[in-house]
Amino acid sequence: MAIVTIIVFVFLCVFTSGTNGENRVAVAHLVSGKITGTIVFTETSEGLHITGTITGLPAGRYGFHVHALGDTSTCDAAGPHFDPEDNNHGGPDHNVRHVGDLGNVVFVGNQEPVATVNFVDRLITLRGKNNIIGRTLVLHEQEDDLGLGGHELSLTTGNAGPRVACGVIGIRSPVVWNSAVTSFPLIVLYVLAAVFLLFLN
Ligand SMILES: [Cu+2]
Ligand SMILES: [Zn+2]
Repeated sequence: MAIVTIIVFVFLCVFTSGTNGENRVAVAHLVSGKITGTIVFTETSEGLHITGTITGLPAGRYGFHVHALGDTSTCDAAGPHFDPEDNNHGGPDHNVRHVGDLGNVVFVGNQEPVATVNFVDRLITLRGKNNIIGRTLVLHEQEDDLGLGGHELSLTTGNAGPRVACGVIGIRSPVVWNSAVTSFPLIVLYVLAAVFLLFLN
């Protein structure tokens, strides 16, 4: 009987933790003048998968970052690069970088160039310390030198120039992100279930 109890309890824990571990999805819209873009952030086991397209700039490379604040009254109001560790600026693959350093997006094409965004980042998240929800995605007028340009701004902004479009990163789905609320009651549920099953014996 004790074996059955343990099996039932483990099954309950696995099942309920599975329903609690949803893959969160966030979205940011970049709209400014001729620039239009929608960028989606999806949780995966490898990191946050970032996808979308942007139009409205000439072919080229443009700095692409998560900035610290969610104020888009102007794009400058979004503050500096999201940098909870107080690091120097870098590229997305560098060991030293701001959490918000996503490198560049690349516009290609002659008539109406399009930037197709499709990569996984290992640092930004939709929960915990590096959560980007409520912060701002910013597109710049120039290429981000990834901290390697030797310019006085290379190690703070990548010398990516003015901010040409920005959008707050918001919750897309599931509609309710309730892990923070349910994690405590789930633990209580586990304990109650364990006690109940032990009494059944
Ligand atoms: Cu930026
Ligand atoms: Zn940076």
